Amino acid sequence: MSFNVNLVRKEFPVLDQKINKNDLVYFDNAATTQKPKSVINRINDYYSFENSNIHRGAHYLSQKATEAYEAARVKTQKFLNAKHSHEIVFTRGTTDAINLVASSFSKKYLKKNDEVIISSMEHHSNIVPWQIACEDTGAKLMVVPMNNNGELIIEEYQKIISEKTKIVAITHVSNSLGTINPVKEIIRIAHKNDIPVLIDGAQSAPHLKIDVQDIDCDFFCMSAHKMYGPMGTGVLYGKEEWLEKIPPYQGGGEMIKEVSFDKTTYNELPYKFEAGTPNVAGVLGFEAAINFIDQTGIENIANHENMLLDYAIKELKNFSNIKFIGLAKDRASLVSFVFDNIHPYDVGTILDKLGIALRTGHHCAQPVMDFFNIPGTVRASFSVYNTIDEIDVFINALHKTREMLA
Ligand code: 7TS
Repeated sequence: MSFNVNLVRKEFPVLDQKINKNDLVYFDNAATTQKPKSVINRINDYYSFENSNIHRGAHYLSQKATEAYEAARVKTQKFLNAKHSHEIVFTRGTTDAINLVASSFSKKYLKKNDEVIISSMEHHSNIVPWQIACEDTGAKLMVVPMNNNGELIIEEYQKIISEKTKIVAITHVSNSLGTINPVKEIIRIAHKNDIPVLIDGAQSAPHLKIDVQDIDCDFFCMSAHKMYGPMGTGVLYGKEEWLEKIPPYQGGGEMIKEVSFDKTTYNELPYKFEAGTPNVAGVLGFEAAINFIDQTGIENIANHENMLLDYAIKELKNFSNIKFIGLAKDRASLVSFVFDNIHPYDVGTILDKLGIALRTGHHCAQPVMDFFNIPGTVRASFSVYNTIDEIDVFINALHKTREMLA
């Protein structure tokens, strides 16, 4: 498949605009990616021609919407290489998916003095739900440390895992450091001890080929909006065995088989976890986003982003007063850094005036900032539609910023 970034850019209408009289340079892709026309059109078409509630109406539009929604589930199953389509639960996003597992799993499997293992580089979404579960049950949160390059110390898993450990939750790619964690190895260690593993795939699914059967995770969470899809839609993949075992998360319509005031029985998978009217338009938009990724080729996306990342790092190294935060050997498409003498917020403000959108701050990973003893970083995160020219604009803007503020 040939790859032409100029053709790709034409698919993203939002990129073609000026911000503060400068061409927009959008480097905030780890927060959310832009959407191609095919995704925007799919959502528009659904509401223009197909809108109807699913799984309940006997009429034509309802059946059509139900078929489209279930076809999107099968598409997502293939995208993740899940064994069954009923292992795909649609959620509001990664945060929602992790909360679902933390809440449902802990109700049945966590008790006082049990332990949950997370890592030192988690997004708050993969910390706080587990803290809540621990507070509710009296279990303890254990944290696997990292080294100064922002790489997890894998041997620590061997030391921390014990008969008290009930679940391991780990991010596949760190949103603040860019580190790609060796999840297959971590899962192997956990499974040797019969412990299930949840992978936070919010930052990996947009950049890496994901095969849930190959990595053998028990749960995998992702957000459509970080993968060219709409906001408010995400996925929880769970192995059938685990989704069967854990109790429902929310109660309501759709997740039930029979309801009486004495007793309610629950629906089969995946509906047991999809209470209420789902975000049908979001799911169909997500299906269009998967089609976009498939048509572009995840390898082409990864190669292009890696090329941009290597170029950005090479150029940033020319600044004498930059410190990189996150120097892992295995990295995905973002670079985080601080200037010795300039606050990240000030950098972000000036770059914004120059039309460059990126994120400064703690990136919802405050423990990572505490580890490096910094208030936050400047983070440039790249996507399939970014270009070398945009990185040159960014580097020139950083020179200007330094002249103005240093
Ligand atoms: N996990 C990771 C690793 C993330 O990067 C994020 C969002 C989430 C979970 C939560 O995803 P959500 O879609 O449910 O919000 N990360 C970021 C970010 O880096 N900048 O803005 C959001």
